[in-house]
Amino acid sequence: MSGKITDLKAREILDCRGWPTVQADVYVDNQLLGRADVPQGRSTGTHEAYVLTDGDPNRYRGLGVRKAVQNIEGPIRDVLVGRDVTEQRAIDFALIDLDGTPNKRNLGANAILGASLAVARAGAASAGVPLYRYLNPFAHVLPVPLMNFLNGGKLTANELEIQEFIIMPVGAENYDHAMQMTTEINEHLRELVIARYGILATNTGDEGGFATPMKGIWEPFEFLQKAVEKAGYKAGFGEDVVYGLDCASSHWHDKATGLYMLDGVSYERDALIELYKEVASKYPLGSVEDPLDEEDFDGFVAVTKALPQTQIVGDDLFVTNVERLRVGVARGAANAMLFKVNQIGSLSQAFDSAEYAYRHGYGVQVSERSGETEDPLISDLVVALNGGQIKTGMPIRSERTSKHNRLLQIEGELGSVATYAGHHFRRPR
Ligand code: 2PG
Ligand code: MG
Repeated sequence: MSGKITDLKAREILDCRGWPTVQADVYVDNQLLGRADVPQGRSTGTHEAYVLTDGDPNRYRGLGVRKAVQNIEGPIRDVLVGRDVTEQRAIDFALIDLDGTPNKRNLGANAILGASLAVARAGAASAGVPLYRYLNPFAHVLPVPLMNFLNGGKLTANELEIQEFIIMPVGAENYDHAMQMTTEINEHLRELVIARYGILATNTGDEGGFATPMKGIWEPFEFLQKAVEKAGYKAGFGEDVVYGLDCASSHWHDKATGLYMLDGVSYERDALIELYKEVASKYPLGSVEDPLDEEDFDGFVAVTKALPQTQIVGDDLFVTNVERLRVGVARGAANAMLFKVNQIGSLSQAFDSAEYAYRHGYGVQVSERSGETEDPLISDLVVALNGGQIKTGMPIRSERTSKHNRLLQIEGELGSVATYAGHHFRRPR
C-alpha cells in the first residue's frame, strides 16, 4: 500500500432542510477510504468563508452546488492525486493556495472543506484508527453537550428573538448520563409547553428545540427551570445543570440605529448588558454566545467583564478565523470561540484557531450548523480537541442524533480513559 491519494469524487446531496450540499470521497490506492459531508448555516456571520452555489434559478432556486462538486473533481483532484493522504496540513494549504483568495471565493469553501474533511477520514482509515485518535492520540475528553431546548431566531418561525435557550448537564457522570438527563428534562418541558400553549407549540426548530410562542428572555428561562426541577435535577454552578444562550444578536440588532430589538423593546448596548446581568443574577448562566453584534468588539469586552462567571462565546464575532480571534484576544473580547469548520473552510485552519484560543486561555466550543447531514464528523473533532463542549442540537432527527450517538460510541471505545468534561467544560485540558 502506497498511502497515496488516487482519486477524488464528489456529489450534490441534501442537508436536513433539503438544501443541496457537498459530499466528497477520497480514494487511496484505488479504494474509497474517506467520505465527508459539508454542513451549512442559516444564521450565518458576515465574515464566514464563501459558500459556492450555482445561482441557477432553475435548479433549487439557485442553491445547487454542482460548481463546487466540479471543483473537487477537477482542479482539487488534480492537486491531490499522488499525495500522501496523511499530509493533512500540506494538503489543506495546497488547496488554500490553489484558491488564492482570503475567503475561498474561487473554489468555494464548501468544495475545499469537503476535500479537507474527506482526506482526514481517509487518513484515519489508512492508519486503521478512529478519526479522533488519528487527529490526536491523547484524545480522551467527552464534551458537555449544550442542549438547545427552546429555539427562536432565524431557526424557527416563532417570535422569539434569542435563537437558543440551552441547558448544560454539567453534573452528569458521563456523556451517556448527560443524554439521559437531557431526555428526561425534555419530556417534562414538553408537558409544560403543552399545558400552557397546546400541542402545536411542541413543533421544533431547525436544531430540534421546541419552537413555542414564548416571548422575550424571562419566560423561556421560567420554563427551563420548571422542567429541570420536575425532572428532579438542580440548577446551579457545581450542581446538575447550568444554563446557556445563543443570542445570535446580530440578527436582531439594527445596524442603522445600533439598537437591539427584543420583545418590542429597544435596547442600547449597555442596557442589554444590564439585562444579561440581571439574568445571570437569577439563573446560573454558564455560557452566552453572541450576546452582541458581530462587529462590536468593544461591547464584547464590556460584556465579558460584566459577567465574570459566564463563558462568553464568539460565533459570528470570530467565525473560526484566527485573524478575528487575534483581534478579540488582544482586546479581551469574549473568552471562548465557537468552532465551526465550514466558517473557515479547512480542517487545518480550524485547528489553528482552536490552538490559538487555547494558548490564550480561551475555551473552544465545537458546533453544528443548522443545516447538517447525518455525518457525525464534529463528534470526532470535539474529542480530538479535548474541547470539553459541543453544541449539536436536541437528540431528535438523525442529523442531530448521529452526533450524540457517535459520542456515545466514542465514550464506549475509550472505556476507562474517557473523561467527561462536566463542570470543567471551559478548561478541560
Ligand atoms: C449558530 C448556528 C448553529 P447556523 O448560530 O450557532 O447553532 O446556526 O448554523 O444557522 O449559523
Ligand atoms: Mg451562533
